[in-house]
Amino acid sequence: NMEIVFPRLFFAGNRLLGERVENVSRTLGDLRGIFADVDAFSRMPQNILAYEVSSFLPEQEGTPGGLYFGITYLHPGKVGNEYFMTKGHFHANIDRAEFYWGLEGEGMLILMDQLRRVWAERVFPGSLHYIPGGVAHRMANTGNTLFSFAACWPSDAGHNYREIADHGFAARLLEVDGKPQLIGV
Ligand code: S6P
Ligand code: ZN
Repeated sequence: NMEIVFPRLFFAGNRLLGERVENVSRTLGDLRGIFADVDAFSRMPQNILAYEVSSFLPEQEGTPGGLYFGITYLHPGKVGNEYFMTKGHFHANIDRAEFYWGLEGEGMLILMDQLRRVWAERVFPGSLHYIPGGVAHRMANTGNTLFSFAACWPSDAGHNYREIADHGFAARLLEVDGKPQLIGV
């Protein structure tokens, strides 16, 4: 008789539950330096929650051929006229790709290749986004409600936050006349 087992992983409310699950939260204070309006940033409470990531990491970091899965919950808000957004990163193994897909709320996926060319895709429940290797990625919440999305990426991708921390993206997603606009810097 072959074994039938309970799944290793499941959703409990807004969190993944199971072994090898990692939950990370980022406050506004953790995002110092990524927003254009430094004065507006300094006037805001630094301890408010900007986003949380619940990830299932079934393989050891760096394992070739494995996959990771994560859900990010990005809260609504703006620093000046710039939407709350994730730090953003290239993968440490720069050629590693990733899928993102929208779950709830509305947002924008901001992408930048190694020539610093920037473009963006609208994200909504059911939208699917393929991020090729060599492309930095960041999400922004453009709505007034919680924005959540899922991601699947290789377990040997790693994260290079340095490049974006030092040089940022070549464009910013700002609210202009009530609508998101990608503005070159
Ligand atoms: C990992 C994947 C996501 C992000 C998450 C938070 O490769 O792209 O799980 O880690 O959305 O963004 P960031 O830029 O702070 O890692
Ligand atoms: Zn990534």
